[in-house]
Amino acid sequence: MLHKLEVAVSILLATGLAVNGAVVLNCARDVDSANDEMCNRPVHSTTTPPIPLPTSTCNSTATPTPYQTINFSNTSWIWTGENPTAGGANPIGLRSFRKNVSTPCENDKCARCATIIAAVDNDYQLYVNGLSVGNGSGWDLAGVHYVPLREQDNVFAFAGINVPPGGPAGFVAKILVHYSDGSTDSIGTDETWRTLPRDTSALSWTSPNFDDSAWGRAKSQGPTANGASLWGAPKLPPALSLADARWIWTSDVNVGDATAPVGTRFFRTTHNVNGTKRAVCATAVIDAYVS
Ligand SMILES: [Ca+2]
Repeated sequence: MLHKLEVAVSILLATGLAVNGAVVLNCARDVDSANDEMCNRPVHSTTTPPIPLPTSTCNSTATPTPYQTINFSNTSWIWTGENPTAGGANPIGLRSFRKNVSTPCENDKCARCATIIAAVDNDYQLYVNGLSVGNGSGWDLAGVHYVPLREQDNVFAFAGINVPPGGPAGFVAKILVHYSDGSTDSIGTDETWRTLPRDTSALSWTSPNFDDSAWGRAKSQGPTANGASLWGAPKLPPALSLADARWIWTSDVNVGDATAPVGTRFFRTTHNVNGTKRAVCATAVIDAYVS
């Protein structure tokens, strides 16, 4: 019996700013879709494979479900509560939002990095453990940020800015924490987040050591579910998929029938990041089959 394994891999390599010499480890996660039936494989991404695909049993052109690790489900728009009416007008200016996240680091499971999506009415600046790691504008399309984390205690701080002429103000974010064992946790904006109903620019409020225990709680402006808030759910960028990946294998074949020899083959790739950026995360989408 011939056993054949073909592999297609697409890797999203996320980069971020180096953090004071901290050791930033990979947190790759392999994804093997449970719904990957033979006829749902991405045949459209195949280009001259070294071994013919089993087209006799695979005549579907269905596109596999895109791999999406994060979305705005079960997340609420928040603001300071200065206007008690959700979605109502708020003062122009900067408001601060903080979330302390503590997770155990034990049994080979420690926090490594995070994927963060966010949207705002009108502008935001994102800080993680006191480091500015990104910014964004607008409520219709989410910004995406990849950041390194400390192993246990991490502080996420967002500056939300309601720009002239003011009007409604809202901020929404989802944080996907990646652990060293490949598992994840998600944290969304809700009324557990800390905030103040005034401009905090004069405070060192983005520092992880800042004491926010005297701050109040954020006020929900409504969930992201359709029709439940002024802004709804922001659009997400395209998910990582296998659309640009190619099926690959070695070129060695059996004499006579040109089939692939039984056995294991190994594949490696190296990606170098140059300049001021440092790799912090990698997400791999992998598809394979045996025949
Ligand atoms: Ca506004």
